[in-house]
Amino acid sequence: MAVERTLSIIKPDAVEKNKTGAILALLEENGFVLRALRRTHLSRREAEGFYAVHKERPFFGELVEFMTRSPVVIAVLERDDAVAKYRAVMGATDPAKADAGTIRKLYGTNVGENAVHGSDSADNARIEIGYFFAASDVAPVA
Ligand code: FUP
Repeated sequence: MAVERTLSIIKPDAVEKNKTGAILALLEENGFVLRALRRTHLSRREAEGFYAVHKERPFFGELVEFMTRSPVVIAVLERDDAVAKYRAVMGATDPAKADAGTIRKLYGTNVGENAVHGSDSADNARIEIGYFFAASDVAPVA
C-alpha cells in the first residue's frame, strides 16, 4: 500500500482534557508521521465550511457549537494506508461502541464529543488538508 496522508483533528473535548500529547504519542506509536501540525480556535465560518456535508443533519448546530467552543489541534498524518489505518485507531463514531484501545474509547465523551476527526477517504483527505494547510506547510510526498 502506497504512502498516503490523512487529516486528523483533536477536537475541543480532548484538548480541554489535556490529552493532545497522549493522542499524538499514540499516533506516532502506530506508525504515523506528523507532516504538519497546528493548534487553532476555529471560527464559526471555518467549522461550518469544514462540516458543510452535514449541514442538513439535525446535529449540525450542536456540532458547530462544539467545534468552536475551544481550540483544536489539526495534523496531517502520513503512513502507508493512512486513511483506513487512522480510522481503525480512532474507533467508531460513538465512543460507547468503539473498540478497546481506540482513541475514541480512551478519550471520547459521547457521539457528539468524540475526541478526534479523521478523513473518510483519500479524496476527502486531500480536500480537508487543503482546507487547513497551505501546500508549503506540508512536506512533499516522498
Ligand atoms: P466520523 O466519520 O466517524 O467522524 O463520523 P460522521 O462523519 O458520521 O460524523 C461527523 C461528526 O458529526 C461526528 F464526529 C460527531 C457528529 N455526529 C453527531 O454529533 N451525532 C451523530 O449522530 C453523528 C455524528
